[in-house]
Amino acid sequence: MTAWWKNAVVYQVYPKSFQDSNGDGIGDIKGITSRLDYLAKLGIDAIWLSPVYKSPGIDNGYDISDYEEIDPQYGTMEDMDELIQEAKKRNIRIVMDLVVNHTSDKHKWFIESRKSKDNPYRDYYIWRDPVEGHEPNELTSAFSGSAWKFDKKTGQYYLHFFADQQPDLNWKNPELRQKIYDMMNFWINKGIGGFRMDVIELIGKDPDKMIRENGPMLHPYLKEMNEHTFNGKDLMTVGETWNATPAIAEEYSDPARKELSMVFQFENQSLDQQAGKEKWYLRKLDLGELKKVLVKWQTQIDFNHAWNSLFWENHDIPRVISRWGNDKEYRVQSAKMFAIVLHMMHGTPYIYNGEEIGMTNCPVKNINEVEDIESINMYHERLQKGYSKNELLRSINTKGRDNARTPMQWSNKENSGFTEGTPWLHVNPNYQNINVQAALGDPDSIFYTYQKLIKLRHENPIVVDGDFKLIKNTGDNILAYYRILGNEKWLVVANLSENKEQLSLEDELQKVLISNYPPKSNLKNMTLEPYEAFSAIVK
Ligand code: TEU
Ligand code: CA
Repeated sequence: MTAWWKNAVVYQVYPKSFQDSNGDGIGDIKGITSRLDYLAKLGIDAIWLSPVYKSPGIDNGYDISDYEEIDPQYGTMEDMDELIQEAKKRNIRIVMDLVVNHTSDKHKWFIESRKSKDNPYRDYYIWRDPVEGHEPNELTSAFSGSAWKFDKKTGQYYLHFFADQQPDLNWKNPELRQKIYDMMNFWINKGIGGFRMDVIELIGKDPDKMIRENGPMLHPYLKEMNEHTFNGKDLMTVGETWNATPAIAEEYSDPARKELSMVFQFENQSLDQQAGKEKWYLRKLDLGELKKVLVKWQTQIDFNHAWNSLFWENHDIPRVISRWGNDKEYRVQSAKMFAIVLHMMHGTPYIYNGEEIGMTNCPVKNINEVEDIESINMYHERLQKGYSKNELLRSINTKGRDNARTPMQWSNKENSGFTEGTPWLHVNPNYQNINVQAALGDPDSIFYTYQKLIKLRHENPIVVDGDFKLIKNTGDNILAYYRILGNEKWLVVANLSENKEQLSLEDELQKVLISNYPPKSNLKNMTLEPYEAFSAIVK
């Protein structure tokens, strides 16, 4: 039997920005429940819910202080149970975000751990003596500065790969691992659909050897987790792995190895930054390289013995049309092109909230408007090193995480219908035109392209299981491929650029299934308009 998540399309909800139900300016669980009919109309099968657990909110919930409680700003456990049940009624499963590389420094384990060297929880975290009065080594945090923080109380440093309020858990401790598995079972017993696993590639770390990701114990721990929690259950698990190669992705997702369903890989993320540097050092995207990476992940994974995910956006990366498309005169065309290219590929597609209506990046003029800890820390660190405010803001406006975190645009009412209070983060001023209400009222909107793509996947096994075959020699700007299953052959053609392009194919056109311009009637000597994309049955 095919696992449900192979036919599925998953929708990511960033709860803080989705829908406020009580006027405090912060999205909440009741707000999500109130929008389930909208998501059912789109046709999705599961929601990946970014964290709603109890948290001080230093990193918007990715700093958890209690895994078995809901943060009061998001509601109560009753609200959560209601969301799970109401979603189930609409055949939508709730996939929880599992953040177990680190906790908040306000988690009771860490509060205990830092009290004394012989505290029973000491070994739940990673503590080291100073070396010659300094940090134990050169490991750095993803949010700027050293990954080690000195704690006066006991005279040792603790490890934090993210903010210093996010101490890393010590997975070498079997008691800690068992506590995590118990917690996962608590959620599984509530009837959730699975887990998205935050930075899971870090849990096998060996900080003394400077090993961060893909450490020697990573896969053994995942097998152990599988065995103690989701093994034999109908759940989807997806690991966040910034450093996976296709071979590594197969290790995680080969069913015979009993680890995860699939991973998120991020190889295309580095294509618009300078080689070997951090994401803030900008470089223009080369479409040929983007195409190469997309094709690599379609052809170097053996989908008979592994699986993979497909996505353009999430809460950590900018809006794709602003980044690699055109969010002005070709906003609608480029959004539909990205949708068609991705949703016709092999793997499980993910849609990030707002992507389905073509929401765009939201530039700021001043650092005071920024909420994201990653951008704020980077800005202050580099200002001290002599970078100019303008260049730092340019990096933030291009790559900063707040771009994708502005409130969901539901209507042209004040604050985009997101809240009746003051939104926690500015609403993108373009909500007047770009919003769900407008999208639903326009049969030609981006929304209906997504709806149709989801339907095509649900109704046609070729989209789920067909082989991917690249059409070669189409140039850097055109990505064209077939999906093939038995005697069936589907063609997908996309102009990734805003130039007009020429393409001529020998296939006989039988039926255009979806397109973002008036459908072609012939595949010979085609002129592709800016960002034109379509899929068709061919012979
Ligand atoms: O992201 C992991 C991660 O590597 C990112 O911090 C990444 O370096 C950065 O976003 C690139 O811009 C996960 C979560 O998705 C993210 O929201 C959390 O902040 C992070 O883990 C810590 O939990
Ligand atoms: Ca609220």
